[in-house]
Amino acid sequence: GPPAPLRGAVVGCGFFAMNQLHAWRDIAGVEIAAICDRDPDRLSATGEGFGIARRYRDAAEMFAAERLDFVDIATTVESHRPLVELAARHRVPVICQKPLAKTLPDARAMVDACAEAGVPLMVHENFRWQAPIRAVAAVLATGRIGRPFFGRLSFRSGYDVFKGQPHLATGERFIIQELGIHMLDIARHLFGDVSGLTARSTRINPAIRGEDAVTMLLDHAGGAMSVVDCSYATRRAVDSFPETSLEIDGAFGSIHLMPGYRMVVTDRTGSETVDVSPPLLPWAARPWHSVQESVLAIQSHWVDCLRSGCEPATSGRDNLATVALVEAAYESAAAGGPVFLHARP
Ligand code: NAD
Ligand code: 89Y
Repeated sequence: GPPAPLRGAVVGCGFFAMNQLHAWRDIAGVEIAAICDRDPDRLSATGEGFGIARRYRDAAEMFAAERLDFVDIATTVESHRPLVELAARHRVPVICQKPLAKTLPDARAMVDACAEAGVPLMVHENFRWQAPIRAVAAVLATGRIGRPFFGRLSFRSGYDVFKGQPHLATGERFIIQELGIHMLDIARHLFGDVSGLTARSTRINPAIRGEDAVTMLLDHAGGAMSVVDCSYATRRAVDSFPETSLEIDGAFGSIHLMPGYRMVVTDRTGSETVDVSPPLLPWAARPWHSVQESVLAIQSHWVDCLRSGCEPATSGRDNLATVALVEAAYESAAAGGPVFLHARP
């Protein structure tokens, strides 16, 4: 018969966790048995909304009382290390939202704690799981455009993210750690390890504390260069939030992902335009639907990995290289010069 359902728990019932809870409901063989949030109102509203009776304000109490097959941590970055280490102590496989940690030493300690406990750790780094990004990666992998020598990943918007996520306005760091991290992960995923990075950042919106625009130049060890630019201070006639625009030039052709989820592939035989729109899941709402569908994709991947024992694509170990790029970007933006990265962070 079918395997017993996996008993999961979600820690953090805030803005983004709602997507994670919806996606868990869509995945066969998973039951979210318990939830945790230190905020009692969020805890009860989420419990009522998703029909989850076992509720905890304290994660340590939850781990002590529940038998869990995995935990899904959807809190903000400050609590990631203590919560991941708590899960490791209880030998519970763990998913942690990005940013895994604020510093590379913290991230390494978390990866080590899970490795020593013998439990898998996946970072909820979902952007590379978006349907349009997967479509681009699939074309690149066929070799149709040849070896890539140039990439540009661009995310420019004036969407008011502070309305749903007010904490984004008050942190010392903003766009590199919060959104640039996704773009840097996609750049690594498409073009390989990064050997050097130069960044410039600025704050345009006077109502927030951190930087809201950044431009980065990346040297990839395999020979490609990429430009990664992000802004939440860009006003345009049509706002493309939360779409990533992408251009890749290869020796024999190019791939161009444009707003409106149109991908144009040019190879030696000509050009074709493909609609790479994400599906609109029943619980999804535009313009978030691409991100929401990627949540279902990454969580399904986690279940496949838990059942088969394979390492998740965005494992903690893999994600160290992405955290290293975020750290390098802040370092370069502060000091002005390039930052050189080691092959293994
Ligand atoms: P949020 O503030 O809306 O939600 C966080 C929740 O966690 C709050 O309800 C808070 O009470 C709770 N919490 C915090 N510390 C806790 C602890 N120690 N124990 C129990 N509960 C605790 O934040 P958000 O905007 O939903 O962001 C959460 C995380 O998700 C962040 O790391 C953010 O970067 C990430 N995020 C990822 C994506 C994505 O596409 N992958 C999108 C948005 C946010
Ligand atoms: O929190 C951010 C993320 O991870 O994706 C988009 C976002 O919600 C705002 O930048």
